[in-house]
Amino acid sequence: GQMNFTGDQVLRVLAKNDKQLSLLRDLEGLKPLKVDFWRGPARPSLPVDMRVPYSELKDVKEYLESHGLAYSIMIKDIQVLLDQEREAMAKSRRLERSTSSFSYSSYHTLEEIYSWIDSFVTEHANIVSKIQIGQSFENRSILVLKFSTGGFQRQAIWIDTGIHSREWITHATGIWTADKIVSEYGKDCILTNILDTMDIFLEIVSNPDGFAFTHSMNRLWRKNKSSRPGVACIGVDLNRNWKSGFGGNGSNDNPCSETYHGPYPHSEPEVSAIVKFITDHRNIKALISIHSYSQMLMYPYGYSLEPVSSKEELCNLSKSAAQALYKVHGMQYTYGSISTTLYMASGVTVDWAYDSGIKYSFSFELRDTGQYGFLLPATQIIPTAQETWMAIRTIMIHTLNHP
Ligand code: VAL
Repeated sequence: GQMNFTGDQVLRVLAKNDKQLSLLRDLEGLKPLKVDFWRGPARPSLPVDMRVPYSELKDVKEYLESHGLAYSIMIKDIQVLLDQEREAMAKSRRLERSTSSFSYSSYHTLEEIYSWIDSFVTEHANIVSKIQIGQSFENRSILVLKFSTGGFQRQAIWIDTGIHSREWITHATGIWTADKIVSEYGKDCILTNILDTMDIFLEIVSNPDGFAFTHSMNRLWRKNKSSRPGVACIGVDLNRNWKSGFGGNGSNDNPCSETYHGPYPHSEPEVSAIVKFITDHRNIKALISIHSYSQMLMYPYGYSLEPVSSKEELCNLSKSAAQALYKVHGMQYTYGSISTTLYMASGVTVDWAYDSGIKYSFSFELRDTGQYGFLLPATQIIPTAQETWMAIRTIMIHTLNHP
């Protein structure tokens, strides 16, 4: 059954300087399987959030105190939030059964999402189709929705959600977005223009094995589920497995690490399926890779502090997108390159995309800023999706206007 997180806490530490930051990094080395960074050590001004199991709390708090690291408790008992989440899912499932309608304001299992995809494609066959681009390590289908009004190999926008399986708000946002695209076509003249010229590809469950595992066993699983002979730990971080900057700073060669980059670039079927699809397509103009949490909109590079050649344009576009997002519910997003806004991270999706010629490559970190972290209540799905849509739409219009 499900792993229990009773008494586990999420602690927030604000490091005052680089020395304190490296003390936090050391903690990962001291307790590799114990301390789970939800927001990793980055810069002194950015908070570090870490989940600490109940059994390690005393030790970790002592470590922090003895090094003069101030912390606060963001989540007092993770299991309480998990119980509430399960209860909300069960309740909405009952309602969905009795009304035979899909609830966009609830979280769903993989089976529910895949069966929703089938009925969605059937109901909107004029504009949406389903493409299987590969199979996961555990042989699940990797599915992409294609939104198209015709043409052949049109310029296209790629959007992926759920590369990290515990980031449930991203899958839920992807589902809502799919529905938004079909319902706005012919109504919203900007989206109509976009879809009259370009296609949109949307991969909602980019890490199906990890996602299934978050429902069956461990709600807080991040990586995929691949295993290799002679390697004790399971899973590769699918956002460290890409060729651009592979193995560099902000990735880990220890298979037990949450940021393990895998044995070689594109070793993971979930990554190589996307690489093959995008490479074969040859006309993808924008790529948007959606994560949570922290409320950020970022562009390359993650693997380097060097600015990208299109930095100015990407920065201005991020600013407009963040402003459009802000107007919806007043949520503030910071923006900039990954390495300067968040932290160095090598082998990430958007760096590969940019280095492969996709200029408009962006990565979102959706809500929130840490109150719930990965356990964002389902009541925030629709507002999150609504505001994210305005930012995505801004990026899509710009892409359309700059062929
Ligand atoms: N937060 C993401 C990660 O750690 C990115 C965007 C670097 O994989």
